[in-house]
Amino acid sequence: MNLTLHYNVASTYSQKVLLAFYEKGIAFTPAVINLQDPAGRAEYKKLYPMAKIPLLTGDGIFIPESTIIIEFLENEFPDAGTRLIPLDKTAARRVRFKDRVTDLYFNDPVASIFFDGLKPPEARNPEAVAKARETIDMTYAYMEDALSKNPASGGADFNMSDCAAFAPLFYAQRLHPYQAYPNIVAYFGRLMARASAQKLMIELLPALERFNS
Ligand SMILES: N[C@@H](CCC(=O)N[C@@H](CS)C(=O)NCC(=O)O)C(=O)O
Repeated sequence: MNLTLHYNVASTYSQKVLLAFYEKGIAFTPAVINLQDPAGRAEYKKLYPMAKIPLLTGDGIFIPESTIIIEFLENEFPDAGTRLIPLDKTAARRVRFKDRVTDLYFNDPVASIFFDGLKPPEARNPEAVAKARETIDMTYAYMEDALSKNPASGGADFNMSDCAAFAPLFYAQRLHPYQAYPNIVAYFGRLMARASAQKLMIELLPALERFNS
């Protein structure tokens, strides 16, 4: 099956899907999108008017939204690599819940803080940033408690919600640190140790160097 992934390695939601591809060992054709470049954005909008990445296209498929892409991969390639959505219905529901919490109450507010920081001081929105920080604190408390009950999370039972958590945890190290939460620190350590995350980090390095220069 021909699968083209439209993505950018610096994008958190792209990283979520990249981890899923790497965990499952599924090949894809990369289509790198730069939404910061007006021409690149305009071109991409012709393909997907919502102008969000990632997007998966291929033989008769057009699949936006990171979670839906992973659901598709799991349905099409159930036996490939790591199973990211458990077969058991109750376990699958729990994974989907964690995936939603992570995207909505962690990834999105981390992105708000990141993009606010790129704006000139007069265009920044301190109230929105404070609200984002409050949401992340609430999520940290939830995660710390959940991880204390399942200290092996992100290891043998690695799943879609772990793909979702990796990127915001990576960026939050600098944007909204979580050192006060030992279970979250240990969890990120387990995620970082995975071969899929190591591969992603190597690909991300040049983009990080550009941001930091
Ligand atoms: N709910 C979407 C979120 C996708 C999303 O927000 N992607 C960001 C990059 S991480 C994006 O495309 N931002 C461009 C923009 O908002 O203009 C998903 O899960 O795929």
